[in-house]
Amino acid sequence: MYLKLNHPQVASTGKTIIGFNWIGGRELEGDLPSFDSKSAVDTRDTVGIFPECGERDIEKAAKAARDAFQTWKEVPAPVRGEIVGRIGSALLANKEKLAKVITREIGKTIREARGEVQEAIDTCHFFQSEGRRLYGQTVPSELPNKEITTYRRPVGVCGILAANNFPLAVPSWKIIPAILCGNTVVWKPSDDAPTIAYLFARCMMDAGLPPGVVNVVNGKGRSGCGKHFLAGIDKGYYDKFSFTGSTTVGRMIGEMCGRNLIIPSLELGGKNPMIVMPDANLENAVHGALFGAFATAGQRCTSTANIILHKDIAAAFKERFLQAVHNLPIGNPVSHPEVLYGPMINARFATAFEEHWEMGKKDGATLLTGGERWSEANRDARVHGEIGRGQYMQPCVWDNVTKDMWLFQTEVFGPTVNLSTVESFEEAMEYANGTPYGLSSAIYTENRSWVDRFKRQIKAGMSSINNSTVGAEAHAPFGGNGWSGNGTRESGVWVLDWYTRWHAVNDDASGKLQLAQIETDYGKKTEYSVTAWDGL
Ligand code: UN1
Repeated sequence: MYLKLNHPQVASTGKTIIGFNWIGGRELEGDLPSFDSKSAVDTRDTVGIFPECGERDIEKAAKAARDAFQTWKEVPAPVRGEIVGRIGSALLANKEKLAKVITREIGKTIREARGEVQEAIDTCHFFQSEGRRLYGQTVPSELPNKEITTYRRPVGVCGILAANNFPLAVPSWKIIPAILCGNTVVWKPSDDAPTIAYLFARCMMDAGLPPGVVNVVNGKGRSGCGKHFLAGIDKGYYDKFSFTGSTTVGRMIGEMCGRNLIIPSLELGGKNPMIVMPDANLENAVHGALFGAFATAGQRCTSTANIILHKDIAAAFKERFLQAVHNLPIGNPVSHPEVLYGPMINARFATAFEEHWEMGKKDGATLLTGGERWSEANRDARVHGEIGRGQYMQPCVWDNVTKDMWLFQTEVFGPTVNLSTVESFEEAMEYANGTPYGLSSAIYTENRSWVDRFKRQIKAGMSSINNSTVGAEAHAPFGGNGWSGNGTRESGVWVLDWYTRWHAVNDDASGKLQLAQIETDYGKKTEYSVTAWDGL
């Protein structure tokens, strides 16, 4: 790892890290010229410089992972757990430094960046002890002198690809359980956040992870390294693939994995509803809506998208919510840690966000606030610090949004939220279940009956009662239904099912061939006198 002086104007934010691929335990250059990871906050700040991988680099990494699998799978699970625990300790020891790099690289606030590092630490420490469990079962046999036992076996080499919005926490949800279970990994980090990925790899080196267990290949997305990385599915490089990102790319990966008989883990988009009922604590609901919709500049798959208001409190909620939006501190998260959100992660996201303004207008929805980029010309008292060198967007609130509108149905990454007014609980549920997605959801109410019906009727994989759609804890099952995924889950014990395969062992001590079903002796039926049922 090398450090280089940064641009003088941003030198105080930190140095430029010259990073490498990590293949077979060695830090290597790629086949192609390197690329810069520029800060989302200020484009003068080069956070890292990384090699771009070509086809041969991916092949090398896949081979290193395949070779390492032979020995890593034989390491006892509690010992693998110990190493995973040491990765968590390395993250913990460097939490503040890692958080700062996340803020520089992708522009989330330092408070959220610390939370993200903590999520990775929690993941490591959870799976450290899982190495001492990784239980199988003993199953009674139908034949005498015979027993059946089951074991979780590792799957093999795992290809891992995740988005840029949680560049440390989400890869940790995949990599940590994968290696704990005895698999090896080829990981292609987002090209928007290679530096935090590299520092995560450095934590694995500090923890003494053996060579080739995790391999990191850097480069651009579909136009570069990403294309070769995905082509590896058809080349048989991976036995398992895990992806977090858009529904469109998820479908494509699902098709590729399907024809190769690989079960992919797919965590895809969301269009997360939040219902506010008449008896809700409105202050709590407004706080939940603000953080859910605008934190991370609305770039979470769990971000609140459709706020569904019961008609009795619609006006009161709107008034409070808009007032809060008009007081929201926004701006440069490096110089002003108190802002709720900073810039968008990259120019592509910003352009897609701008396009959504047009779609909303075509829908005929009412734009209550927002609809422009922040600039020196239109900035107001809410905006803090230098915003000229990043993609900073006004918070956007749409009203009178109905279920049939593009705005209601389509995932939009960015600081925007829709308000819909409904007549009843039943209509609120129709709205909440009215998109093809089913990731997260929330309801604000004190009524136990509505809570009970919401829990049973909502089609999302995750729900909050009187809390926002974001903020899932690191050891609860994470994932969605419908267009939000393929039913796999990450985190906690549930993820183990996707990184292991069950192995059933029949152990016969009878000394002869016993045939199940055919020779099973269910015992002679004991005969008694006939019960006089007919006479009763
Ligand atoms: C994501 O946006 O892909 O529940 C992950 C949350 C975070 C994770 C979000 N703990 O909002």
